Amino acid sequence: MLDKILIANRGEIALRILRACREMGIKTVAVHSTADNNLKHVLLADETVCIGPPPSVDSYLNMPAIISAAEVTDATGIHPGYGFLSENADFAERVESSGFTFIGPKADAIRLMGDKVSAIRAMKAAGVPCVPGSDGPLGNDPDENLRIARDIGYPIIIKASGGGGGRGMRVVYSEASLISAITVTKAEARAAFGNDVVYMEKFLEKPRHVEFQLLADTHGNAVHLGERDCSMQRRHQKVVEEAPAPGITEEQRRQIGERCVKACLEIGYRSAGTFEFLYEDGEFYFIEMNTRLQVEHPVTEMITGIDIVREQLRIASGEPLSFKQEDVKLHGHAIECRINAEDPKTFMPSPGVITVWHPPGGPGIRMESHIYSGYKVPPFYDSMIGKLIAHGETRDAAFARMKNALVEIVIEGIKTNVPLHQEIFQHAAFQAGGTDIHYLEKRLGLT
Ligand code: MV4
Repeated sequence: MLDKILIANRGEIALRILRACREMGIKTVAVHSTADNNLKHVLLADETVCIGPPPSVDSYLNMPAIISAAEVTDATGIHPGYGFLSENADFAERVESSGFTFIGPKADAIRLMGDKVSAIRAMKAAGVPCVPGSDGPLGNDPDENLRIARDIGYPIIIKASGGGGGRGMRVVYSEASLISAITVTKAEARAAFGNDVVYMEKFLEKPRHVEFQLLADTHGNAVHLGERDCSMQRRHQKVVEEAPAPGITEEQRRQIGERCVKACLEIGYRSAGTFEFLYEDGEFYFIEMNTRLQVEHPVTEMITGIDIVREQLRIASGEPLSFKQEDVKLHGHAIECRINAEDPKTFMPSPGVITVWHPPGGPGIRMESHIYSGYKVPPFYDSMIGKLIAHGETRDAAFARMKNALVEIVIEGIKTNVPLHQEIFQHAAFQAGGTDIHYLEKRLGLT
């Protein structure tokens, strides 16, 4: 088993990883910027190393500083968390070539999935259903591109192969604007990603975002942990996530889950991974794979009883998965609210000192947060300061617990999006379940 790991992240996820290590008897090294001396996991870690000034590029994205910190502390593994360097194939490669274990997939798997054209090609080969679209990159022949679009049928979407997560996309509603849209998307992609490869898909107008959680070990075992619905989002930032996804049948779950398992085995995937799908009119369409632990992993943990971070640490230590697919039983329903230090109306960040903190509690409530009374939320990083998760026997029961918790929670000194969550949980359409990816933005536009 890895005996000491370096946590190359901050905030709630760094604390989540530290807690898993503690349970497993693994020593921890916290690396942090000069703005983060007082982060909760830094105060709790066995060892700490300051890796640079506040800007992420100089600290949490500073590969040599992080690898040096692992060297001086004799850490054996590095957990990247999410964001920052978690999906940087070059980092994974440098970690491993420096003699440390990257607690995540191999660099080539990150690279394969980071390139959306190659990801889709691999998924198609494994029998994962994808969006109807161009077979690979678009060429430079306008007539050929017009033909491809006509065959797919408008509206279509042009996506950058180097993009993902909502970056480098353009929707085209008719033939008149196709050629210029391709030209502009290519130019933007070249500037943003250094790669002007673009591809085309049918644009789905009212899909839901449903994603499958996978775990794979280094002994040829892969399992799926069912799906999450992450449709409640604004500007590609998820706001509420839940598991299971409302209305998905056991048969669909098994079918899509098995395809994802097959894909993991075919690409030699290891660690935790997420297959993102658009779900519309009862059909799943693969769009991207995330090769990291995700923010919303707790909703899956709550309904499966499986500790995903623990499994990641076991897998990285060369251990087999501690369970088989037939042992995965979904129990009840879980919902997560992302708590952000931001104005609930304008969404502007609201850093500052938390003067009062009363976490919510009671049966089925899980609060994942690093904040404490007197903690100062720095202005340099993502505004998410915690995640509130409610579990219940049914979706309604989980809802009732979440509504209670959103009343109980007290965070003073800074603005938070708790009032927004309180409002969302009063919406009849959300209570009914199955709202699409445009729901929240439309509702916010009206109110
Ligand atoms: C799409 C789509 C509709 N049709 N692809 C946005 C983020 C990236 N992961 C893919 N995205 C989309 N791809 C086709 N063919 C709509 C979106 C999309 C979206 C997807 C998931 C969650 C939120 C979204 C918000 C706007 C657009």
